[in-house]
Amino acid sequence: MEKTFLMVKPDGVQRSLIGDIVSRFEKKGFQLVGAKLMSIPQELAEQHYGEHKERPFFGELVDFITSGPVFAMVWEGENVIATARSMMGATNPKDAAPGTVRGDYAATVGKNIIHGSDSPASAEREISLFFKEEELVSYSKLISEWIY
Ligand code: DAT
Ligand code: MG
Repeated sequence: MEKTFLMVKPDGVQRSLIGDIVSRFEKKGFQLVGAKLMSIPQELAEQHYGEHKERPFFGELVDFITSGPVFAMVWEGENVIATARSMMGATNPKDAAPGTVRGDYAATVGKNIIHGSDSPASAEREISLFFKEEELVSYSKLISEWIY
């Protein structure tokens, strides 16, 4: 089953949105297989956002993501990578549709509440940056047969 890495960013944690965000993905039918509240060390932040190293906002981005605790998660389900991206909404909240996390709760691109892997390669890379294999739990739920 496909897995993705999702993270409630420091602004989402401060605004008490962890529960709402977890609930959206649970109700959709995805399964939580790993989660932790954590502070991101500088080096991990720079690795995680490595693809944006040359962008003018890189410093701000790293400062922001290390500015407070985040809630890191791994979710599993059919097409979870692309579906989670659409449930998050566009990167810039001004373009994010109502009903998406960013469309409902965020106002600026610098504080856009949630991170989600954008491809299978990113998902694999980001999951292994944030979680050890033994921190991910493999289990089945009876409700799955009503979803798939
Ligand atoms: P996403 O988080 O939707 O995958 P991204 O990978 O392009 O978006 O960028 C990572 C984060 O960097 C994004 O969530 C917010 C920040 N960011 C992106 N573009 C920005 C910009 N033009 N100015 C400031 N921050 C930006
Ligand atoms: Mg991205």
